[in-house]
Amino acid sequence: MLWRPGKATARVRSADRLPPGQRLVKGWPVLHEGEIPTFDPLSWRFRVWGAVEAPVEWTWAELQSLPRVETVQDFHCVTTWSTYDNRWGGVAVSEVLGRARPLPTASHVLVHCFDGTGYTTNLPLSDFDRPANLFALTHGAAPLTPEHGGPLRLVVHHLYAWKSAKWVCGVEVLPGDVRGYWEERGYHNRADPWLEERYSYQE
Ligand SMILES: Nc1nc2c(c(=O)[nH]1)N[C@H]1C(S)=C(S)[C@@H](COP(=O)(O)O)O[C@H]1N2
Ligand SMILES: [Mo]
Repeated sequence: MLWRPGKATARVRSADRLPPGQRLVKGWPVLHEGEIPTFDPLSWRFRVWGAVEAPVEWTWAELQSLPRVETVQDFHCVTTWSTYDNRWGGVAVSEVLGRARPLPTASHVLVHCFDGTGYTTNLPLSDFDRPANLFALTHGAAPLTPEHGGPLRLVVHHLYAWKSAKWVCGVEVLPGDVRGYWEERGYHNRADPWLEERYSYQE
């Protein structure tokens, strides 16, 4: 599967492409809480648990052997910088959910990371299970670097970038909504950049 919204959006005027209050930056800023964690390929596991029929626990080798997709997408951080045409490669969220099979009672996910802050972010399944979303292993042609969330990060380009969790190690599937790290600290629960859903007081 090859999904390339970048090709279609490249022709639209920049004003239609840049969400309100954002500015296009050169290069790719690095932004996160805490320290860049050390990845250990032997002990690392990717888990999907909670309201699923078939809980998942994959080793690094197993995760890497899953079918890959490639996408080109823009990226919008709530601190107002945006980047265009990020070429991501990795495992589609739909591929992972297809194996774990959320129960009919499942409505939301909480994405977990292996960094020291215990960073999490929450999404309704309707925002998480979209064809464009992936667990990225590569950016450009190269493996995702540690400062950008390597070896594995979530990419949810239609929401502010704090939903695109770096150093991902698991997905908790839930029968209700549980706010994540920034969502508990004053940031918007949904985070749609086109609606400027930046802060929780707007909810
Ligand atoms: N684990 C983790 N993921 C995270 C963050 C974080 O602090 N910890 N910051 C988020 C925010 S606010 C942004 S803008 C993007 C930045 O990704 P980048 O550093 O690759 O540009 O990562 C998101 N994912
Ligand atoms: Mo951000």
